[in-house]
Amino acid sequence: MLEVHQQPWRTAKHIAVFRTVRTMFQFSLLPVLLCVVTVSCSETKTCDDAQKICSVVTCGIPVTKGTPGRDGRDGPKGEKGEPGQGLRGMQGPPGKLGPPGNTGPTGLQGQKGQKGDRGDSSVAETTLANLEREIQSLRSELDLTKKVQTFSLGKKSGKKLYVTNGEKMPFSKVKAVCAELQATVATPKNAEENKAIQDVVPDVAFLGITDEVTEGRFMYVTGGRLTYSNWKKGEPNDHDKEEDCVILLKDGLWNDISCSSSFLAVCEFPA
Ligand code: FUC
Ligand code: CA
Ligand code: CA
Repeated sequence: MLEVHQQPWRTAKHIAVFRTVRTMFQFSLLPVLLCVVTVSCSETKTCDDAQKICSVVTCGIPVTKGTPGRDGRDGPKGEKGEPGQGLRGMQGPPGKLGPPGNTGPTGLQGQKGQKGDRGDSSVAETTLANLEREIQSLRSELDLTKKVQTFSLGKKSGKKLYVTNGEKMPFSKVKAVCAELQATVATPKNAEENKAIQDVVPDVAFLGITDEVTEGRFMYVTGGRLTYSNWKKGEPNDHDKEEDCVILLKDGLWNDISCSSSFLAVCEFPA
């Protein structure tokens, strides 16, 4: 026999009637009341089924059918059902790569390496000895070259060396040529030097003297005012107001001339 709570066809109305009967039982009203239990069996169930519900009620004198009671309240919500049995969708693609993890702790110290090859100091010593021999040879060769050059150019001990390449060029070019040789433009500081320059050049040559900075104030291109001069009579005259350079004439006298004119280049090497 089915229990009341197991009957799936039970309606709210049935539940209400059952509750009423139960209450009457609980308060011992049954002896004094001739209970009339009416059950509406409007559904497919028969009144016999309804009688089963009220099997604990003894009905006495039949009375007229009363009006149906009000619908009972909704019962409590049932438990969540089992997952459906429908087809599962296909598995989606893998998710994006997650961020890199934190740096791990420092690893253990590695094993000690094998002992290296034995150093060969004799190799370095041999190389050094060869280099020293080569330096000695170069030094000797340079000394000899200097002697030949001095002899060739007539260089006197303790005196400046003046050298010309025999080319004529503007003053700016003369300065560049001498600078390339780590030398300066020939600049006589006395009559002897003036004569020495005169002796190495076959023609008119530029001297390292100008009044380019301040007109009329001649200076050495290496810096400083003149301490010696050998101007020709009437010079310097800044002819046409464009003569700021100085040339050594064949007779050893000086004339101021345009720096853009071309004359022999003579370079001066220290004593
Ligand atoms: C004299 C010199 C000038 C130029 C001119 C032809 O006037 O002072 O420098 O050489 O001659
Ligand atoms: Ca001038
Ligand atoms: Ca002049």
